Amino acid sequence: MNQNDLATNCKITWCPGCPDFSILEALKRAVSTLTEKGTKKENIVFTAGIGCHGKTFDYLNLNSFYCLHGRSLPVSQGIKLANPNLKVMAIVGDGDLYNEGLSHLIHAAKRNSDIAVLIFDNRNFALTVSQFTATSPKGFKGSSSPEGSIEEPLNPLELVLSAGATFIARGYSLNIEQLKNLIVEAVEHKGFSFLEILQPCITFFDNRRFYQERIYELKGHDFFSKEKAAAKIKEWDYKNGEGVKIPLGVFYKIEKPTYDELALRGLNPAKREK
Ligand SMILES: Cc1ncc(C[n+]2csc(CCOP(=O)(O)OP(=O)(O)O)c2C)c(N)n1
Repeated sequence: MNQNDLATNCKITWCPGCPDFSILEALKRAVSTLTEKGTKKENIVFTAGIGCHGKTFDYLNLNSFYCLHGRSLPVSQGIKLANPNLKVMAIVGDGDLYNEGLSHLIHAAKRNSDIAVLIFDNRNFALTVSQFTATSPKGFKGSSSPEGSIEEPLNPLELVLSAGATFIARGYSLNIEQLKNLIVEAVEHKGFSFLEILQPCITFFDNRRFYQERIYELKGHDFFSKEKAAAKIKEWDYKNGEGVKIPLGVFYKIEKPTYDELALRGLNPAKREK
């Protein structure tokens, strides 16, 4: 596929240098790879939440649905249930997913709904100028916490592991090729896929150096084991600590019947099969 087919005419309004540009590039490469491997472009759909991440809706020429803030996951699950032949990605932000719509995340993971959640985690509500979110580190100074947030951050990977996700991975927005491979793997996984994308917010929380000094690629990790996944996930608790290492790659990947398979029993409502 010519990648220009995935571009739109919309003017891009992200801050110059925002890693969202790199994630968009990785997404385009991932869609190209998926189509080369046989998935039709019209069978790839994404939903978007509200925020800087959500602008991807305007910049990526694919079937898509712009959702209410925090409601990308129920819409994605509905799309998958209406037509199980579709590959569905939910593009969400940390404020969107962990603050506005957290209960949807827990239930979608618990159901093992066959959707891929791509979370652009810049660790603040960026579009509305820097309120702290569930993954902001303690001490984060933004417009709602000028003296520094007094809350400890949530570890969302631990949460989705215990909720029932069957694919859990982490990528870094500025490692475009690795991120592309992780997006392809998340979309191809049958079941609930959760891909955390570390995204420095160059305007409100520029932690590029922090990440670049700490990230490393998981090698030889046994991703079938829940205990080993939990141990690797705990290696970084979203704090700013010294000596911390941040693993990238696939933490957990198992096979389990999906919600859609169990609910639809091979039928496709989009083909009027009841
Ligand atoms: C129900 C609701 N609450 C609040 C808002 C205002 N709002 C729009 S974008 C946004 C911030 C989004 O932050 P995040 O999801 O982290 O995405 P980012 O902009 O960081 O990519 C907020 C709070 C809204 N549109 N709808």
